[in-house]
Amino acid sequence: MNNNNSIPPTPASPKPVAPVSEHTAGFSGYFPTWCPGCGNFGIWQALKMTFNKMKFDPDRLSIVFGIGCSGNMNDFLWANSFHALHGRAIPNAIGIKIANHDLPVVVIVGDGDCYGEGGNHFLHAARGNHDITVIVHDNRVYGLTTGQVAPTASQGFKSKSTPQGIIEVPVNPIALAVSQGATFVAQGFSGDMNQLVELIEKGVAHKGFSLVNIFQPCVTFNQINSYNWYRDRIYKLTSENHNPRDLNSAWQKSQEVTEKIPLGVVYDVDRPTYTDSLPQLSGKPLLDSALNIDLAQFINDFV
Ligand SMILES: Cc1ncc(C[n+]2csc(CCOP(=O)(O)OP(=O)(O)O)c2C)c(N)n1
Ligand code: SF4
Ligand SMILES: [Mg+2]
Repeated sequence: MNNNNSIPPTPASPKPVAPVSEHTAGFSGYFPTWCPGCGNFGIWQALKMTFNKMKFDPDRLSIVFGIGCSGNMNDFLWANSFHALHGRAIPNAIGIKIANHDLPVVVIVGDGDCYGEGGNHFLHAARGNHDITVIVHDNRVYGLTTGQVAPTASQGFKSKSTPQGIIEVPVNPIALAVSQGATFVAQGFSGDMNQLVELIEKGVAHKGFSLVNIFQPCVTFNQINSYNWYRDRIYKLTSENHNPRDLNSAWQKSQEVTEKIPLGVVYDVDRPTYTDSLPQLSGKPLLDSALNIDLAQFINDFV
């Protein structure tokens, strides 16, 4: 296996922040410090294009970032956002959604963050059908910490943390999401921006827990899963070859992970969301509700 890791190039200095009006129009923050050629650029552009297409106001959209090269987008995407602890982006997003369920909530995380340290949060968010959209930068490595294996790494992948090759079989994000109750599951590729915009828009518009797992080549620490590696394997799901409302068909597609890999909407069904199932929230968001407790008494009782 050819896995010659190299030292990452020195990142370019951030460019000055653009004027406020430009920010608002384009969701653009600082120019990214990612390595030239990184797949994160395609995801960044697709997100900005999607939010503009959906006519979102950066102030009326909540984005929660994890920690990683992916999470560094917190500085590069201009929106109402929160940079959470590694592995803890999803529970923060759930909290925001419960506090204000009128707000679209998007989570932007790495594969290590979402399927590794935050893996438990991922499956409980899916089974709760929490109405958030999780966008995963799946580069099969820990990019920010310089190239250790991530849970999605192919078995045998050699890295700084697995010099003899990783022993475990990879997490299958699509199968995991489908089996744990996610109601919208899609897969994209950072080299196909048009399809990414379509998938992210559908994911954000979906009512319920949505996952968009995105293949994102890490050109510095993963010499195996390159743009060409994906291009040799990916194909698009169509209404002729797949019915996303059929669980059996979705499960079959989720098992295609080696020779041919599907891109598109794998699963799309309806189920009441967590916040829709809370009678306390049926009138208005928690944020707008009166706090019917005596705070002084509360503090006296518990502090
Ligand atoms: C609680 C905690 N655990 C571990 C770390 C160290 N850490 C920072 S980023 C990272 C992995 C990043 O990998 P991934 O989530 O795949 O994001 P990528 O950099 O590949 O986009 C780790 C382990 C941390 N900062 N905080
Ligand atoms: S994910 Fe890889 S290529 Fe992208 S910025 Fe991080 S180290 Fe560089
Ligand atoms: Mg990663």
